[in-house]
Amino acid sequence: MKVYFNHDGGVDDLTSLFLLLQMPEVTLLGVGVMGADSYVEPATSATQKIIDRFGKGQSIEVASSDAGTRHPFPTPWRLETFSMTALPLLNEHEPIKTPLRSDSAADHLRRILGETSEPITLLFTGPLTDLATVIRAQPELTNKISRLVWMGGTFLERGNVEEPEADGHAEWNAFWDAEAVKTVWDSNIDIDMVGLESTNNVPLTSAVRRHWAHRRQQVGFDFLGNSYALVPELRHFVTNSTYFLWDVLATCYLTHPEITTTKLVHGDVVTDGPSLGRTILTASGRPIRLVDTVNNERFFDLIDDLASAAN
Ligand code: AGV
Ligand code: CA
Repeated sequence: MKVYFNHDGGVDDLTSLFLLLQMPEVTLLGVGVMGADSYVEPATSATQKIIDRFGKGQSIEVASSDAGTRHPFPTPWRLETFSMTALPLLNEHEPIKTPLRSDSAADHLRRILGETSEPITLLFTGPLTDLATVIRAQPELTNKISRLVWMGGTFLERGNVEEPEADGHAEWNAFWDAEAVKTVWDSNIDIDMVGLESTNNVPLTSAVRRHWAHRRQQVGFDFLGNSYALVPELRHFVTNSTYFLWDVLATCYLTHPEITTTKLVHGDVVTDGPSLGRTILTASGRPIRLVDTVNNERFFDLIDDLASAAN
């Protein structure tokens, strides 16, 4: 499966990249990095270092996004990416070998789509801004996309944006750039959506942390354990800051949809007012394959298999 990955530099975006590099089914064609749930420079260098360290010698180009927003992620979350790029495990071998392109992530994606003869699978684990930019500039390129797997949105009552001017229905990736969601959903791309419906089933528990700790002699588990040590443990009740394996689930769904159940829905997105970024079900909306449930045990077993493959 030929895959292009666009992420926004959070801890689970970067661990998703690590797992993607261990998947035998996946050929990674390029990575775009947004400074959304991160800052773009450390998120980009962490991306290059993960490819260097865990990419098994493959040469994969990385490009930084120039996208911005009026609705930034909370600063404490964004700072975690500085710690990711500083992990000793990622800084043992210098200098960085993975090439950084001088064009933007959107232009890089345009070039990849323009040149491919075989349609590509897109994995987006942050806002859809760069894809929307490509569609606005060259709508015919959507024919080169076999499908989009997106971590974002939710049709549940409760989203995860707790901000003064938001009513709490939206999910962060959709809230960050609701217009981009609109542009992408108005296109003819096949969309698989991994929203909070399924990701609520994969919280980062202390049992998961302990399991990774026990296997830390293996480098893949050491990397997972250290990465997730950067996000606070909030286990007594779910808050705005409770961590789930959102992006990792979207990544595992790419190659292992059988650990999930899906359903076909029709959806739209709200692009202004207090519900900005809220995704809604409506009969007149565009078709979406929504990941509905996930088998928690099989999900964590799959992560174990992938982490074991790293060396
Ligand atoms: O809304 C989920 C998205 C995912 O792409 N991100 C985190 C994942 O990368 C935003 C987010 C929601 N809650 C968070 C987030 C938290 N507590 N810490 C960091 N990011
Ligand atoms: Ca993300």
